[in-house]
Amino acid sequence: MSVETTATAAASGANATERFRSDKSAAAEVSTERVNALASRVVKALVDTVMEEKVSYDEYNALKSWLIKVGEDGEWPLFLDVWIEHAVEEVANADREGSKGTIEGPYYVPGSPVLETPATLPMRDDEPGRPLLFQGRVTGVNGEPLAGASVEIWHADDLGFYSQFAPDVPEWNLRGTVIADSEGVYQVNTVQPAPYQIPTDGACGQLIASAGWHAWRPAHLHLKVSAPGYQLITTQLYFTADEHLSDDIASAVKPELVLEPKDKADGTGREVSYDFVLASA
Ligand code: MBD
Ligand code: FE
Repeated sequence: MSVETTATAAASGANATERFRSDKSAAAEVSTERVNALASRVVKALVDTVMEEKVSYDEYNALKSWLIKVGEDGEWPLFLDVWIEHAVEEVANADREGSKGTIEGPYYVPGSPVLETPATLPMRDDEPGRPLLFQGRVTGVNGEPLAGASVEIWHADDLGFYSQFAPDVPEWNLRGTVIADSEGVYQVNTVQPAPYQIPTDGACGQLIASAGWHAWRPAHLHLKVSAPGYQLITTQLYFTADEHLSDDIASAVKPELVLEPKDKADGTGREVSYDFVLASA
């Protein structure tokens, strides 16, 4: 196991927890009525499980140890985004027109370097992985081009590591905010991301191993696409023939989000087009 691999669970969990605290936790205001309704239901679901499954003290104590460990490992963001966020996203975007969204996950960092199209994401001189040209157009639902639309991209490297969450990866590696041209066209050069295994050495990994599940997500690009006057889309794009398209641990694959890259004519890697359609705000 490489140093990078062994360092992942604790370091990425702590970083994801800090990220969430600084970006999102202040915005969370929920009314007494909703807390009452939701917390009552969640507690009842747990109590029903205990009664129906006749949960033992050993099992109850295993749960208690595990919950303590989730916090110690900083893995609440990972746990919630892997097993719960897909449902929240489905509810939030059920009636939205335009391109499909999916979950954000725990590894988004706002403020990535702004790049004019045609762009190349920040990467190391010897960045491993097959080159990928990712391009397309951003329009509204009536086909109007969205000049200057923002296409924010972040993804794991060829080893499955995200910058700012794994050690020894440059700060903004494989993260960028690409500004589309006057026709809404964007072009970005990057490398093919690898399938991603969520950290196996933390609390989430322990749950996965104990339950006999697997820890894989299909390879994916994360995106946030936006333009003034339109609704921002948070989404991911996947790659055809990935063995984990049908069993993503995070349940975040949708058929509309699978890319089929082709070899470039000049032999320098692969290319693929994807057009984003944004709903009006
Ligand atoms: C990821 O890269 C990811 O996208 C999600 C949803 C969860 C864990 C790691
Ligand atoms: Fe991801």
